[in-house]
Formats: sequence, C-alpha cells, structure tokens
Amino acid sequence: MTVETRLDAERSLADDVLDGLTRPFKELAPKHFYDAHGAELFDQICEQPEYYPTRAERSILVAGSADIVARTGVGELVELGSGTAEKTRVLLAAMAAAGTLTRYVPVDVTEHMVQRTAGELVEEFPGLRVEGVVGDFEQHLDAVPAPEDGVPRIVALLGGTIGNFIPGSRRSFLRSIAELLRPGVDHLLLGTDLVKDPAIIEAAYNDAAGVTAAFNRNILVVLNRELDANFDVDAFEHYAFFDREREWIEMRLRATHRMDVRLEALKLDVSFAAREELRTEISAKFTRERLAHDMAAAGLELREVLTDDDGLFALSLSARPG
Ligand code: SAH
Ligand code: AVI
Repeated sequence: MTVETRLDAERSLADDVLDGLTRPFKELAPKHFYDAHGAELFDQICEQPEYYPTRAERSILVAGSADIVARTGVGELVELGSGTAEKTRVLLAAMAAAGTLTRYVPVDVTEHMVQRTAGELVEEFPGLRVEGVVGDFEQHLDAVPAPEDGVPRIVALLGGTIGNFIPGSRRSFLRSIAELLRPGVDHLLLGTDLVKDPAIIEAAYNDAAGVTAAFNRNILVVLNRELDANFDVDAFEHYAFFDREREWIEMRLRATHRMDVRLEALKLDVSFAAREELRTEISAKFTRERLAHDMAAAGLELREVLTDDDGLFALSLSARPG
C-alpha cells in the first residue's frame, strides 16, 4: 500500500477563503468541510433517515455491481472523493468475485481518510494493491498512476459529488476525468442524485437531528482553527433550500446579527450584515437529459443508466468512443 500526498491544504484554504469572502456575495468552497470532524459528520449525515442518496446508491451497487464488472471487465478502480469507501466495497467485492480485482486508487483531500481506507482495504481484500493519493481532484489528477496494459479501469465519482460543482466547472472537471480514460477500454462510473419532489430533497439537507446543520457550521470551525479567525460559529444559522429554476440545493450560513470577523492568518477583516448569507455548497440534481448533455460536452458516451427501485438516484457508465 502506498499513499502519495500532493495537497498543500493550507495554501489552498487561504487562497479560496480570501477569494470567497471578499466577493459581493460571500462563498466558501465545499471541499473545506472535510477536516477530520467534518468527514465524521458527513458519515453521520449518510445515516440520517432523511438523507436518501447514500442508501439509494448503495442499493444500485448491490443490485448492479456484478453486471457492471461483467460489462466493463474492470480490474482497477480509481475513486475520486473516496471518503470511507463504504459503498465502494460492494463493487470491489464483485470485482474480487469475478477474479479481476488488481488495484484500487482512492483520491481524497482528507489525508486520514485516504490512510484509513487504504489500510482497511488491503486487509479486507488480500492481494489488492492500494495506491492512495491525498490531493485535490480538480488539481492533482496527474498524480493518479498510469493504467496498466490489458487491465480495464473504472474511474468512479460516487455519492453525487459531481453535483457539488457549479455547471461550468462541472463540465471542465468531467473533461479532465475523460482524459484519464482510454477510448474503448475504460469507463466513468458516476453517481448523480435525481430531480424529484423538492420536499424530499429539502428534508435531506435539513435533517431533524441537526447533523447537516453541524456539518455546515463546521466550515467556520475549520477557518477559526486553520486561519486563526474569530467566527462566532453559533451566530450563524444553517439554511438549505432547493432552487427550483436551477434544480440544485443550496446550503448557506446566515448571520443572525451584524458582525465583524478577523482572519488573522490572512490579515483580513470581513463584516456581515444582519441576515447576510454565505454560500457553502450547491448540490445539483440531475435528469437523464442533463446527464446525457454533460457527458456529451465532456466527449463521453453515456452507455448505461441504473437507478434504484424508487427512482431517487442514478449510477451511470460512460466511456470515450473507441
Ligand atoms: N464518495 C463518498 C464520499 C462523498 S463525500 C460517498 O459517496 O459517500 C465527498 C468526498 O469528496 C469527501 O470525502 C471529501 O473529502 C472529498 N472531496 C471533496 N472535495 C474534494 C476535492 N476537491 N478533491 C478531492 N476530494 C474532495
Ligand atoms: C458529498 N456531497 C455529494 C454531499 C451532497 O449531498 O451534496 C454533501 C452534503 N452536503 C450536505 N449533506 C451532504
């Protein structure tokens, strides 16, 4: 097992925060949610009764993994934003059962996640080579090891993480993923949350136990610790709503009163008006048309779309025309 670190997390956070908090409409990048505590909170979100995407995607993998393996002949799995790789184990097990499994490459910004997941998987799948990358998948895809001759690979982006990109960067990100795929040999396996009754979506991002609210506020805890800032975290309310026109969920933090905040590491003072909102995440929902359109724009052919029994979530296979 090897883990290569590419990330200069401190510089990336400082640059992003300076850029995001000095805009007229303040914004922070969602990748900064995931310090050790944020990653733990995300795992708890996945267990909330209202948060359906994880269960729906898992059920698709349980029903469809053997077929995905048979169809693609996959021997190597590269996973972007791998986290705990909980659901990924279902696919890895199907690869092992088919006798094709050779290498797993988890890529994530959260170092301890990559270390932990890599360590667990070499134990769980004897003979599996795990080559982890700690990095930003928008910047460090060049750290993904080259494919091996004769071993088809899948690049997976699960959980609906593609929805966390705004549409323009989503397209360019998909194009850079497409470059990792050999025409006629490799596939992209993409998890996308589907457009549905807004009440179901809004409930998923406003769970009754308040875990998503804690996850949202945790980004300010990260800024306080990493950038020596003095956000009064409890003075920000969690707010998540479905934008019906854009068909995405937007998570924001709303200042309960007027505030001045100092970010010492950036020598930056920022003020918030009473009720001012700071955007922390979008989570776009997809239709089959949007998916096909995005894939075509990235130079990919949408080959198969699998959904769960309730039609909540989709897992699709795409490839570069060979
Ligand atoms: N794939 C898992 C986890 C999804 S949570 C699942 O389906 O449940 C999103 C994951 O992506 C987190 O582990 C987070 O640390 C990682 N992540 C977010 N932005 C990233 C970025 N820019 N580069 C690499 N990893 C990122
Ligand atoms: C990781 N990502 C796909 C999650 C989502 O649903 O957009 C992150 C999340 N945010 C709030 N809850 C979960």
